[in-house]
Amino acid sequence: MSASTLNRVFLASIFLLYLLVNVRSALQEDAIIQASSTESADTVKEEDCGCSSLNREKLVDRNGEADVDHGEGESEETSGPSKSLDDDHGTEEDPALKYRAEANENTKLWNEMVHIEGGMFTMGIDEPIIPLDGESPSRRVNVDSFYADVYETSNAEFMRFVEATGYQTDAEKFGDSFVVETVISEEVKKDITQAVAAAPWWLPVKGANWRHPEGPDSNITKRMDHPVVHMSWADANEYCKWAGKRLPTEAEWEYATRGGLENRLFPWGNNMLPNSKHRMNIWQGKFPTTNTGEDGFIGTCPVNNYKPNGFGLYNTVGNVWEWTSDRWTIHHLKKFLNNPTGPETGDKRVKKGGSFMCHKSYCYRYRCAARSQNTEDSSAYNLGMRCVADRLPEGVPEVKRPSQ
Ligand SMILES: [Ca+2]
Ligand SMILES: [Ca+2]
Repeated sequence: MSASTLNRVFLASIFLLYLLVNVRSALQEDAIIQASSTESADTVKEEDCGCSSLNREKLVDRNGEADVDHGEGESEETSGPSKSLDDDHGTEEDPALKYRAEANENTKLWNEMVHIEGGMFTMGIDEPIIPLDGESPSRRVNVDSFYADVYETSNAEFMRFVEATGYQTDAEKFGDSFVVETVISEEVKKDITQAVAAAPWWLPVKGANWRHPEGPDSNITKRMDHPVVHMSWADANEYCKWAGKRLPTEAEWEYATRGGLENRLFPWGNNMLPNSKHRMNIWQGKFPTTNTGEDGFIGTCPVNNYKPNGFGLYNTVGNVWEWTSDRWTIHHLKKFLNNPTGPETGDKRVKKGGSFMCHKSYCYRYRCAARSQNTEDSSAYNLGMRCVADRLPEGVPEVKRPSQ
């Protein structure tokens, strides 16, 4: 190559670099403008997993799919629903094995509750990590005593409800639900023509529901001890009522999740990896393309995995998002509240805890104070619940909270 050719290549490279930098900053500015112009999550926020934008009325044509920026390190090796199933963790060399619970019985119901002694706590935080979610200000809150499910609602428990009542979930009634692209089989994906406008890695999958989490060619046979997913708020509310329970208020959920510790990021403290050990099921790798499953799981984990918090609750943060009874607002006052129940009106409900799809770079919401929302009929691959009750329902086993 001659010196003049090298010179031209060099100049062309500089020009391309200039263009890339400018286009990128223009896109970032656009994202920030969109995010700050509304409290609605219809537009994806900067650093957002997009799971608050799931709405069947906000879909776009997938033809632009090739333009979606999947970032560096894109890899197909983590794709496929089998990666989220038990089958995928059977080798002794797999370092993730150490995070798995002992063998679980598929038939167990996982409906135990623990008594939560009421009290005062600090809800929210003063220095919000995601201000647009309304995490601040902190306020002193009192909640009365209640019982809380020790686990997220399992597939086994939800199946018991469906078998007793014939209940059809919103995902079944609509005929579809939202699934993240990387776990959908090629066979199913080829017929999907739409994507979520604000988060194109979420696709509406026909036939996806709690029995078929990744689409019609998947099942929950080996996941009866995993949390039920594709739950709309209405589904979660109906299930809890049937079980003699109810959805928690946001204050009850956060009080229970904090487990008796004040002003901590996580239920166990501020260190995400105490003693270099994972305590919850979130996303390691690069969202949304590469999930290394370093915490033991690509998809959901059994509801009794990892250590419980100080009140004996498992997987409050991570694994699946959990619905609350509160309607959504981001406006809070710094004043004392007694058993708050959220706004009187509004068409969205608060969900808490983040999910196995949360990564710090995109969705740092696996914190006690973090929060998000969806409309009442939205359902998704990472959306479930846990119930609470004012009195222990008949036939429900009570477990003692761990000794402090
Ligand atoms: Ca994980
Ligand atoms: Ca959870």
